[in-house]
Amino acid sequence: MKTFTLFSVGASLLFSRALAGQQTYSMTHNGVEVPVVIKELPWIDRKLNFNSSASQSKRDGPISVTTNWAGAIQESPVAGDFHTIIADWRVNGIYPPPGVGPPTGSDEYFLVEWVGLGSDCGVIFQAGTGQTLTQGGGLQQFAWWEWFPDNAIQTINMPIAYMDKFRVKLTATNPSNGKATGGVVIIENETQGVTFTLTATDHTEVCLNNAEWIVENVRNTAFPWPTFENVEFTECEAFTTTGAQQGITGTTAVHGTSIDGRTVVSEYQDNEDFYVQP
Ligand SMILES: *[C@@H]1O[C@H](CO)[C@@H](O)[C@H](O)[C@H]1NC(C)=O
Ligand SMILES: CC(=O)N[C@H]1CO[C@H](CO)[C@@H](O)[C@@H]1O
Repeated sequence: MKTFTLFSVGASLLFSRALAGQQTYSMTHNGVEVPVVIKELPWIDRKLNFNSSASQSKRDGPISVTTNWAGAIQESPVAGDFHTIIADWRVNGIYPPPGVGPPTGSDEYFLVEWVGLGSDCGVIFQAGTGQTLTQGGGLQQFAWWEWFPDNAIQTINMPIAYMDKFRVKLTATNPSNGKATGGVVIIENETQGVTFTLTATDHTEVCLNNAEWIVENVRNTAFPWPTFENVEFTECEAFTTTGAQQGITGTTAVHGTSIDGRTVVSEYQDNEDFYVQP
Protein backbone atom coordinates (compact mmCIF):
# COMPACT_ATOMS: atom_id res chain seq x y z
CA MET A 1 0.00 0.00 0.00
CA LYS A 2 1.57 3.27 -1.16
CA THR A 3 0.49 5.51 1.71
CA PHE A 4 2.49 7.65 4.05
CA THR A 5 2.19 10.91 5.94
CA LEU A 6 5.07 13.26 6.60
CA PHE A 7 5.31 16.09 9.06
CA SER A 8 7.78 18.92 8.92
CA VAL A 9 7.96 21.74 11.43
CA GLY A 10 9.86 24.88 10.55
CA ALA A 11 12.68 24.29 8.12
CA SER A 12 12.45 22.23 4.96
CA LEU A 13 12.48 18.48 5.29
CA LEU A 14 14.30 16.02 3.10
CA PHE A 15 12.81 12.61 2.63
CA SER A 16 13.42 9.75 0.29
CA ARG A 17 11.51 6.70 -0.69
CA ALA A 18 12.52 3.74 -2.82
CA LEU A 19 11.81 4.34 -6.52
CA ALA A 20 10.14 7.65 -5.79
CA GLY A 21 12.88 10.25 -6.02
CA GLN A 22 13.66 12.79 -3.33
CA GLN A 23 11.94 15.98 -2.34
CA THR A 24 12.74 19.09 -0.32
CA TYR A 25 9.97 21.56 0.38
CA SER A 26 8.85 24.55 2.40
CA MET A 27 5.86 26.84 2.74
CA THR A 28 5.44 30.47 3.79
CA HIS A 29 2.41 32.48 4.94
CA ASN A 30 2.87 36.20 4.31
CA GLY A 31 6.61 35.51 4.11
CA VAL A 32 6.83 33.57 7.41
CA GLU A 33 7.75 29.87 7.22
CA VAL A 34 4.96 27.49 8.33
CA PRO A 35 4.80 23.70 8.84
CA VAL A 36 4.24 21.48 5.81
CA VAL A 37 2.16 18.29 5.90
CA ILE A 38 2.23 16.19 2.75
CA LYS A 39 -0.03 13.18 2.53
CA GLU A 40 -0.01 10.67 -0.31
CA LEU A 41 -3.45 9.58 -1.52
CA PRO A 42 -4.03 5.96 -2.57
CA TRP A 43 -2.52 5.15 -5.95
CA ILE A 44 -4.75 5.71 -8.99
CA ASP A 45 -3.49 5.22 -12.54
CA ARG A 46 -4.09 8.67 -14.03
CA LYS A 47 -2.67 8.34 -17.53
CA LEU A 48 -4.41 9.95 -20.48
CA ASN A 49 -7.16 7.62 -21.67
CA PHE A 50 -8.44 8.23 -25.20
CA ASN A 51 -12.10 7.53 -25.96
CA SER A 52 -11.62 5.64 -29.19
CA SER A 53 -15.35 5.54 -29.93
CA ALA A 54 -15.67 9.35 -29.98
CA SER A 55 -15.07 11.27 -33.21
CA GLN A 56 -11.86 13.30 -33.44
CA SER A 57 -13.32 16.24 -35.31
CA LYS A 58 -11.25 19.19 -36.50
CA ARG A 59 -12.55 22.56 -35.35
CA ASP A 60 -10.12 25.34 -34.47
CA GLY A 61 -7.25 22.90 -34.56
CA PRO A 62 -6.47 19.32 -33.61
CA ILE A 63 -8.85 17.77 -31.07
CA SER A 64 -8.38 14.73 -28.87
CA VAL A 65 -11.30 13.08 -27.11
CA THR A 66 -10.51 11.28 -23.88
CA THR A 67 -12.54 9.83 -21.04
CA ASN A 68 -10.55 11.51 -18.25
CA TRP A 69 -8.89 14.75 -19.43
CA ALA A 70 -10.17 18.07 -20.79
CA GLY A 71 -7.94 21.03 -21.56
CA ALA A 72 -5.08 21.99 -23.85
CA ILE A 73 -1.84 20.17 -24.70
CA GLN A 74 1.03 22.08 -26.28
CA GLU A 75 2.76 19.44 -28.40
CA SER A 76 4.75 21.73 -30.69
CA PRO A 77 7.69 23.51 -29.10
CA VAL A 78 8.87 26.10 -31.64
CA ALA A 79 12.43 25.05 -30.86
CA GLY A 80 14.02 23.02 -28.10
CA ASP A 81 11.76 21.49 -25.45
CA PHE A 82 9.37 22.78 -22.80
CA HIS A 83 10.96 23.31 -19.39
CA THR A 84 8.45 25.62 -17.64
CA ILE A 85 4.66 25.84 -17.53
CA ILE A 86 2.52 28.38 -15.64
CA ALA A 87 -1.16 29.19 -15.21
CA ASP A 88 -3.60 30.91 -12.87
CA TRP A 89 -7.12 29.74 -12.06
CA ARG A 90 -9.78 30.03 -9.37
CA VAL A 91 -10.70 27.01 -7.24
CA ASN A 92 -13.99 25.59 -8.50
CA GLY A 93 -16.52 23.55 -6.56
CA ILE A 94 -17.78 20.13 -7.67
CA TYR A 95 -21.34 18.86 -7.53
CA PRO A 96 -23.10 15.61 -8.48
CA PRO A 97 -23.70 15.12 -12.22
CA PRO A 98 -26.98 16.54 -13.58
CA GLY A 99 -30.02 14.63 -12.40
CA VAL A 100 -28.06 12.68 -9.79
CA GLY A 101 -28.50 13.13 -6.03
CA PRO A 102 -25.71 13.47 -3.46
CA PRO A 103 -23.14 10.64 -3.37
CA THR A 104 -24.10 7.55 -1.39
CA GLY A 105 -22.13 4.50 -0.29
CA SER A 106 -18.71 4.41 -1.95
CA ASP A 107 -19.57 6.94 -4.70
CA GLU A 108 -16.71 9.36 -5.23
CA TYR A 109 -16.56 12.33 -7.58
CA PHE A 110 -12.93 13.42 -7.94
CA LEU A 111 -11.77 16.33 -10.10
CA VAL A 112 -8.29 17.86 -10.39
CA GLU A 113 -7.10 21.00 -12.18
CA TRP A 114 -3.40 21.07 -13.02
CA VAL A 115 -0.49 22.09 -15.20
CA GLY A 116 2.02 19.48 -16.30
CA LEU A 117 5.18 18.76 -18.25
CA GLY A 118 5.42 15.49 -20.17
CA SER A 119 2.74 12.84 -20.89
CA ASP A 120 4.19 11.61 -24.19
CA CYS A 121 6.46 8.99 -22.63
CA GLY A 122 4.04 8.04 -19.85
CA VAL A 123 5.66 10.21 -17.18
CA ILE A 124 4.11 13.51 -16.04
CA PHE A 125 5.43 16.15 -13.65
CA GLN A 126 2.26 17.92 -12.48
CA ALA A 127 0.69 20.07 -9.74
CA GLY A 128 -2.58 21.83 -9.09
CA THR A 129 -5.77 21.83 -7.06
CA GLY A 130 -8.41 19.16 -6.52
CA GLN A 131 -11.77 18.32 -5.04
CA THR A 132 -13.45 15.11 -3.90
CA LEU A 133 -17.14 14.71 -3.08
CA THR A 134 -18.25 11.68 -1.06
CA GLN A 135 -21.06 10.82 1.32
CA GLY A 136 -18.72 10.48 4.30
CA GLY A 137 -16.38 13.39 3.63
CA GLY A 138 -18.59 15.87 1.78
CA LEU A 139 -16.56 18.27 -0.34
CA GLN A 140 -12.79 18.15 0.28
CA GLN A 141 -10.41 20.57 -1.47
CA PHE A 142 -6.64 20.41 -1.62
CA ALA A 143 -3.49 21.55 -3.40
CA TRP A 144 -1.26 18.71 -4.64
CA TRP A 145 1.67 17.65 -6.78
CA GLU A 146 2.67 14.34 -8.38
CA TRP A 147 5.53 12.85 -10.40
CA PHE A 148 3.41 10.26 -12.22
CA PRO A 149 3.82 7.29 -12.02
CA ASP A 150 6.59 7.47 -9.38
CA ASN A 151 4.17 8.74 -6.73
CA ALA A 152 0.43 8.94 -6.20
CA ILE A 153 -1.16 12.38 -5.67
CA GLN A 154 0.65 14.19 -2.82
CA THR A 155 -1.73 16.54 -1.02
CA ILE A 156 -0.29 19.67 0.61
CA ASN A 157 -1.75 21.38 3.69
CA MET A 158 -2.12 24.77 1.95
CA PRO A 159 -5.21 26.75 2.88
CA ILE A 160 -7.64 26.46 -0.01
CA ALA A 161 -11.16 27.76 -0.35
CA TYR A 162 -13.78 28.08 -3.06
CA MET A 163 -12.79 30.70 -5.66
CA ASP A 164 -9.31 31.29 -4.19
CA LYS A 165 -6.98 32.28 -7.00
CA PHE A 166 -4.04 29.94 -7.41
CA ARG A 167 -0.93 30.29 -9.56
CA VAL A 168 1.07 27.14 -10.31
CA LYS A 169 4.50 27.07 -11.94
CA LEU A 170 6.56 23.99 -12.78
CA THR A 171 10.15 24.09 -13.98
CA ALA A 172 12.14 21.05 -15.07
CA THR A 173 15.66 21.03 -13.61
CA ASN A 174 18.66 20.64 -15.94
CA PRO A 175 16.82 19.47 -19.06
CA SER A 176 19.06 17.36 -21.25
CA ASN A 177 18.27 15.62 -24.56
CA GLY A 178 14.61 16.55 -24.12
CA LYS A 179 14.30 14.90 -20.72
CA ALA A 180 14.61 15.74 -17.02
CA THR A 181 14.64 13.76 -13.77
CA GLY A 182 13.79 16.62 -11.42
CA GLY A 183 11.93 19.87 -11.14
CA VAL A 184 10.63 22.71 -9.01
CA VAL A 185 6.97 23.19 -8.06
CA ILE A 186 5.74 26.61 -6.92
CA ILE A 187 2.10 26.84 -5.82
CA GLU A 188 1.00 30.33 -4.79
CA ASN A 189 -2.28 31.57 -3.55
CA GLU A 190 -3.30 34.84 -4.96
CA THR A 191 -5.83 35.19 -2.13
CA GLN A 192 -4.45 33.85 1.15
CA GLY A 193 -0.76 34.79 1.13
CA VAL A 194 0.64 31.25 1.06
CA THR A 195 3.44 29.97 -1.20
CA PHE A 196 4.54 26.32 -1.35
CA THR A 197 7.83 25.39 -3.00
CA LEU A 198 9.11 21.87 -3.66
CA THR A 199 12.24 20.62 -5.38
CA ALA A 200 12.13 17.04 -6.68
CA THR A 201 15.18 15.06 -7.81
CA ASP A 202 16.08 11.52 -8.93
CA HIS A 203 12.78 10.71 -10.60
CA THR A 204 11.94 8.68 -13.69
CA GLU A 205 12.81 10.70 -16.82
CA VAL A 206 10.01 12.94 -18.04
CA CYS A 207 9.90 13.86 -21.76
CA LEU A 208 9.73 17.62 -22.30
CA ASN A 209 8.07 17.74 -25.73
CA ASN A 210 4.61 18.31 -24.17
CA ALA A 211 3.20 20.89 -21.75
CA GLU A 212 -0.45 20.84 -20.71
CA TRP A 213 -3.23 22.64 -18.82
CA ILE A 214 -5.81 20.06 -17.74
CA VAL A 215 -9.03 19.40 -15.82
CA GLU A 216 -9.26 15.67 -15.07
CA ASN A 217 -11.88 13.22 -13.84
CA VAL A 218 -9.55 11.15 -11.64
CA ARG A 219 -12.08 8.33 -11.36
CA ASN A 220 -12.09 8.14 -15.17
CA THR A 221 -14.84 5.71 -16.24
CA ALA A 222 -15.64 4.48 -12.71
CA PHE A 223 -17.84 7.55 -12.02
CA PRO A 224 -19.22 10.25 -14.33
CA TRP A 225 -17.55 13.66 -14.45
CA PRO A 226 -18.99 15.82 -11.65
CA THR A 227 -20.61 19.15 -12.44
CA PHE A 228 -18.30 22.10 -11.72
CA GLU A 229 -17.92 25.82 -12.38
CA ASN A 230 -16.00 26.46 -15.60
CA VAL A 231 -12.28 26.33 -14.90
CA GLU A 232 -10.80 29.48 -16.46
CA PHE A 233 -7.08 29.04 -17.03
CA THR A 234 -5.49 32.48 -17.40
CA GLU A 235 -1.93 33.70 -18.02
CA CYS A 236 -1.07 30.32 -19.52
CA GLU A 237 2.58 30.32 -20.49
CA ALA A 238 5.06 27.62 -21.46
CA PHE A 239 8.77 28.34 -21.97
CA THR A 240 11.18 26.32 -24.05
CA THR A 241 14.85 25.53 -23.54
CA THR A 242 15.65 28.05 -26.29
CA GLY A 243 13.86 30.82 -24.38
CA ALA A 244 10.71 30.91 -26.52
CA GLN A 245 7.35 31.58 -24.86
CA GLN A 246 4.25 29.75 -26.08
CA GLY A 247 0.65 29.68 -24.89
CA ILE A 248 -2.62 28.10 -25.93
CA THR A 249 -2.34 28.90 -29.62
CA GLY A 250 -1.40 25.73 -31.49
CA THR A 251 -2.36 23.36 -28.68
CA THR A 252 -4.41 20.22 -29.14
CA ALA A 253 -7.83 20.82 -27.57
CA VAL A 254 -8.78 17.92 -25.33
CA HIS A 255 -12.43 17.17 -24.65
CA GLY A 256 -13.58 14.72 -21.98
CA THR A 257 -16.47 12.31 -22.41
CA SER A 258 -18.37 11.12 -19.37
CA ILE A 259 -19.94 7.68 -18.96
CA ASP A 260 -23.32 9.43 -18.62
CA GLY A 261 -22.97 10.75 -22.19
CA ARG A 262 -21.94 14.36 -21.40
CA THR A 263 -18.92 16.01 -23.00
CA VAL A 264 -16.64 18.37 -21.08
CA VAL A 265 -15.29 20.88 -23.58
CA SER A 266 -12.14 22.98 -23.81
CA GLU A 267 -12.78 26.42 -25.34
CA TYR A 268 -10.02 28.64 -26.71
CA GLN A 269 -10.21 32.37 -25.84
CA ASP A 270 -6.78 33.75 -26.72
CA ASN A 271 -3.14 32.75 -26.50
CA GLU A 272 -3.04 32.99 -22.69
CA ASP A 273 -6.63 32.13 -21.76
CA PHE A 274 -9.05 29.26 -22.24
CA TYR A 275 -11.70 27.51 -20.18
CA VAL A 276 -12.99 24.02 -19.51
CA GLN A 277 -16.77 23.70 -19.30
CA PRO A 278 -18.76 20.65 -18.13
C1 LIG B 1 -17.03 7.83 -25.74
O1 LIG B 1 -17.58 8.68 -26.69
C2 LIG B 1 -18.86 8.27 -27.17
C3 LIG B 1 -19.25 9.19 -28.30
O2 LIG B 1 -19.16 10.54 -27.91
C4 LIG B 1 -19.84 8.33 -25.99
O3 LIG B 1 -21.13 7.91 -26.42
C5 LIG B 1 -19.37 7.42 -24.89
O4 LIG B 1 -20.19 7.57 -23.77
C6 LIG B 1 -17.92 7.77 -24.50
N1 LIG B 1 -17.43 6.79 -23.56
C7 LIG B 1 -17.01 7.13 -22.35
C8 LIG B 1 -16.51 6.01 -21.53
O5 LIG B 1 -17.01 8.27 -21.91
C1 LIG C 1 1.98 35.13 -4.42
C2 LIG C 1 0.63 35.68 -4.19
O1 LIG C 1 -0.23 35.61 -5.01
N1 LIG C 1 0.46 36.23 -3.01
C3 LIG C 1 -0.77 36.84 -2.59
C4 LIG C 1 -1.44 35.97 -1.57
O2 LIG C 1 -2.48 36.64 -0.90
C5 LIG C 1 -2.11 37.86 -0.29
C6 LIG C 1 -3.28 38.34 0.53
O3 LIG C 1 -4.42 38.51 -0.28
C7 LIG C 1 -1.64 38.83 -1.37
O4 LIG C 1 -1.26 40.07 -0.76
C8 LIG C 1 -0.44 38.23 -2.06
O5 LIG C 1 -0.02 39.04 -3.13
